[in-house]
Amino acid sequence: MSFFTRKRDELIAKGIDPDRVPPGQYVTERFPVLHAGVVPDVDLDTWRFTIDGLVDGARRWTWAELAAMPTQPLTADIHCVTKWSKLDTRWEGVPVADVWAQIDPHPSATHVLVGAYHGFTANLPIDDLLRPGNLLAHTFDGQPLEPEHGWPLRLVVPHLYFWKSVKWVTGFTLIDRDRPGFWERNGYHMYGDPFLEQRYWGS
Ligand SMILES: Nc1nc2c(c(=O)[nH]1)N[C@H]1C(S)=C(S)[C@@H](COP(=O)(O)O)O[C@H]1N2
Ligand SMILES: [Mo]
Repeated sequence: MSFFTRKRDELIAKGIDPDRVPPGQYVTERFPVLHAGVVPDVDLDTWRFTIDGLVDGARRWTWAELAAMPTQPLTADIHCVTKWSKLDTRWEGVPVADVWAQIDPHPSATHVLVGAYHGFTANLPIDDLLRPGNLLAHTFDGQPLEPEHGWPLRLVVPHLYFWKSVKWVTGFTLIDRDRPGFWERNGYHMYGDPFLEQRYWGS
């Protein structure tokens, strides 16, 4: 019996629908930490979240403004391209759609580059960014995000591989075509659907 077949049987035994787990993934209870570079030193007094690019007037939020916005909970399965999945992760934060509602996007905008500390970026189609449920999360499992998981704010876009869920997020730049972000320039797939195993370029 293969590793994945055995794991499938273990999930069924626990009452978990194994079809929630994308092909080639295994389920972990741990929460691994993965990122390029070092955890940034964030000062909430100077922290800003910015939406710019193809938008009528760039919009900027201070931490006090962002943290005062109404929040929503999200329970979601997350899937890392390095093959671990974690089921029923619990987040809380500001719906992406709520910050988006405060800007005036240019009709030519089709994608965003999500930005973060240290120049990290990830690309997303706007429709994927704005899926209902997606969050700018500041809380994980009822606690403030751990620094290594993205404190103070992290994007959560659970329907794509987890590298699109940018930690230490600082804003969105609206663009009129798809452009690769950091990992996408380093071989990761432009879109990254875990159920289609879109892990790397050419897959
Ligand atoms: N800013 C930033 N966000 C990032 C990354 C990164 O290098 N920098 N790595 C991504 C990758 S490849 C993964 S798998 C997830 C890992 O999130 P975790 O460390 O909270 O498990 O963060 C994503 N978000
Ligand atoms: Mo990753």
